[in-house]
Amino acid sequence: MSTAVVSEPSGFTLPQGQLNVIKWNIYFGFAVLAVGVIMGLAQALSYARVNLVQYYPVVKSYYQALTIHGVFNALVLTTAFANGFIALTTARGLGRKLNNALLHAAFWTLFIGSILAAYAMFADKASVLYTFYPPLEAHWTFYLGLALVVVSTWITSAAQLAALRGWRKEHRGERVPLLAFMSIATYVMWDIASVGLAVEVVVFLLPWSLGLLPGVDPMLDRTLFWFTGHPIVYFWLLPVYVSWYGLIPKQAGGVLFSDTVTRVAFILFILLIPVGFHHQFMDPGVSQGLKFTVAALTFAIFFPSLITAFSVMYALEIGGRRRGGKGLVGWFFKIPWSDPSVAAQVLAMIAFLIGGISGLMNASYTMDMEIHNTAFISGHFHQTVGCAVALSYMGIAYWLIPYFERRELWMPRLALFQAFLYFFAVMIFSNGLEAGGMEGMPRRTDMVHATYWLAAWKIPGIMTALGGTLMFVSAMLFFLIVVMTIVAGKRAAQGDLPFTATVQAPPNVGWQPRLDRLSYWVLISVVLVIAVYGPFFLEHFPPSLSIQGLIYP
Ligand code: HAS
Ligand code: CU
Repeated sequence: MSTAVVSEPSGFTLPQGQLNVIKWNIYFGFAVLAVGVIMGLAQALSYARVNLVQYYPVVKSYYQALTIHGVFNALVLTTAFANGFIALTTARGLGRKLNNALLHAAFWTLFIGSILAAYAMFADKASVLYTFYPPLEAHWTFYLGLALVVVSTWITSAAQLAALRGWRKEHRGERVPLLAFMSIATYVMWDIASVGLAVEVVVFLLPWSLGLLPGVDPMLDRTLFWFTGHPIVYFWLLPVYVSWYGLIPKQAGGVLFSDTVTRVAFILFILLIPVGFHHQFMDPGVSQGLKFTVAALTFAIFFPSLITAFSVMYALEIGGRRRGGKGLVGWFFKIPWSDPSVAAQVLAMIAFLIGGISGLMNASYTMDMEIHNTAFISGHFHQTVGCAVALSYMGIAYWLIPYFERRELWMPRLALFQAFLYFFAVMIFSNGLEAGGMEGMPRRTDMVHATYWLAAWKIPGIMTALGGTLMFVSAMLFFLIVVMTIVAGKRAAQGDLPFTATVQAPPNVGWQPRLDRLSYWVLISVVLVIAVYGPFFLEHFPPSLSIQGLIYP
């Protein structure tokens, strides 16, 4: 027996006005990505000591380009995509539209915030990288812009919660449809997680950059940053998980095995927010006890991802077997590999298996002593956010853009080639970075002008440059396919989201309906946050704002 994940998947179409604002979020995200990847090409080539950035108009330095790359790709693209895509999956999951004014307000807040930050970066007033560690100091427009980007997510979350409330009033005693549950849980997690960044920027960095505060407390600000900076990776990942659990099984001809296990995985991400200190294993101002506690908690975050690995793999296996796959691995080859949307996302999953292993290495304290601040870390996060997430966005775009435009995908075989090229390119690229990182090859360093160089970095550096170039070519193919689909794709009827069914409907008795009570999980999460972060913040209160800013260049 199969039960649909949503109550009435076919009975509701979103009004065009709402679809448009959702669409503009996604298109804005991809436009920003296009600029980001142009910067990325120069960074990859710099590891082979090729100085490409000197030919770029406007951009003056490696560090300026790297800031644009990180802010555009990791902060703006991801937020724009999540605001749009998760609004869509919430609305379609609940079978009701979200508040239009809120969705428009979210889009414009994001847009204006991104423009402000872009102004600061392109005017060379904010070469502070995407982590903007003080005392590196940026122009106030950079901080204000990023604050607005965060505010746009809160507005999106408010729109989702309002819709959930309306839905609950009309569906008393019913389970929240799974697609909507996953979507809303993603933003509830982020609402808690984003507080650190908001406090850092609004209370400290923005007033400081305007001359209203005498200095900064770098240790406190780094900690506020990583409080958000760790769970921000879930904010990038979970919209993709929504697709992997809620849509891909259907696209692959399978069903999702367990509704309950899926909800538990998302709840675990809400609970395991306070592990940001694993980015500060090498910070002298954090106690060993705290580092040990957080190292243990970090290993706990493997569980929701392992749950995902097994659940999604099983859903794909069901699809593969239904399509005639036999034996232990035969199903794998029967996944619809010729569908670029499916192929891109399954390749993204495989990249995440590897990225997850490199995450385990980072999380191991003594290993991190070896690789912290080396290119190994960049290798890890290009497997995760740069491939598992980015390639999934591309795969999603391959059905989403035809859905928005009521057109067919332009040249699906080229799209398939693009996905495979991107996957193999990231594998070469991240392998280069990781191999170099093990030999001490640094990250965030202008290698073209560095006065030191080890022979052991040569081959890894060339692999990085080669892989990065292929990633760039593949990304350009992606943009070509997107633009051509919009302007020249064959006209088609209005489609719908590929809703996955679950093997069984979620039970309405016993303890399981409580899984939907997000307020319980928020409460436990806040208690955990206070337990882990409370003593540190108390110790740093009142903050000593004595360190003066450094402005690069
Ligand atoms: Fe990380 C640093 C630890 C996951 C991103 N990480 C970073 C940075 C970024 C980042 C951007 O402990 C650099 C920040 C900076 O600029 O300094 N990370 C982890 C751990 C995980 C992890 C333990 N990271 C991510 C994800 C990211 C991301 C996800 C983005 C989206 N990371 C660290 C640590 C550092 C760090 C330290 C600091 C290092 C330092 O020194 O600075 C885990 O959550 C990973 C769990 C994942 C898995 C994989 C599950 C696999 C799945 C796919 C299933 C496949 C299927 C395919 C179904 C256990 C779900 C089927 C097909 C077949 C093969 C049959
Ligand atoms: Cu982390």
